[in-house]
Amino acid sequence: MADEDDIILSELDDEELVQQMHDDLYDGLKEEIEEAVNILIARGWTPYDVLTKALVAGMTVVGNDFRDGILFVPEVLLAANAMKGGMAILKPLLAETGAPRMGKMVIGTVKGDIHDIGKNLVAMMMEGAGFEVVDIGINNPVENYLEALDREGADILGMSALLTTTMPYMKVVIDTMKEKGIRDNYIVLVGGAPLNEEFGKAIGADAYCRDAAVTVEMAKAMVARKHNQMGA
Ligand code: B12
Repeated sequence: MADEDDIILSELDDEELVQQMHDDLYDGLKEEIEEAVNILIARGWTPYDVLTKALVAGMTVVGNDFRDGILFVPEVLLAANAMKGGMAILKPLLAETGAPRMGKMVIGTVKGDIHDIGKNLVAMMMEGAGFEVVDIGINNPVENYLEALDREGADILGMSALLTTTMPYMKVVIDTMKEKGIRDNYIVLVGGAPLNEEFGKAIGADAYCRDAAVTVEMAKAMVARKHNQMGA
């Protein structure tokens, strides 16, 4: 559309720009998303607001239309790619807070599951809050988690699953940790759209976290509690 080609992002006001970003994310326009992220940052927006109000909110629209059969995998992949472009700009800014080291987290998506946007967001927010994060990627069998926890001397294990078919695998990982007698050495946090608190409890996780912000708060509280217990 000729009209859309003429849009100059920097001339839009904040509200119009955010709306345009939702459209551009929907259309998988990575360069436009990157440009718009830079504009909002230059206008004094916090990286967190850009992330939640522009990118995550836009991705929610994509998610709804994917669910309703309006969008299909290729389009969603393009949208995800555009989102990742924006996130890459925000990552160093979120990590820049210079907060003291809070603890170390190993995070990964479970076996059979390749969704990684939510996991990446959690990793970024945790880094921004002063945690050291080791991201072991997607499609992880139990061995990968155990090896990384041991190698990294981590405090926290984070597992992500976006499919109802892959979420039960989290229990496999936790049960294996129990068998090996190492379950209680770690704080286990789980997340992903199809999960809920009840599921988290049922599989023996320490907590289910609805989103990245909740994860940060939960991790902080649990690490503080662990330190207190050790000090007692
Ligand atoms: C993007 C996407 C894709 C992309 C993934 C790209 C990528 N690099 O990640 C692609 C196109 C590849 C894809 C593929 C598939 N997908 Co898909 N996908 C989505 C979609 C639209 C958005 C997910 C997303 O990124 N959301 C945005 C992020 C920010 O949210 P989030 O992931 O929930 O993460 C937040 C929280 O959950 C939490 N969190 C997440 N992880 C963690 C981890 C920890 C430790 C903690 C504490 C918290 C936490 O914090 C995050 C940030 O706030 C969802 C729809 C939806 N509503 O979720 C479907 C969805 C998850 N996909 C679905 C399906 C069916 C598939 C496919 C099977 C489709 C197919 N027929 O091939 C394949 C599966 C491939 C596989 N084996 O994994 C279904 C799942 C249905 C179900 N009940 O199981 C959904 C729900 C869509 C639907 N309604 O049909 N998908």
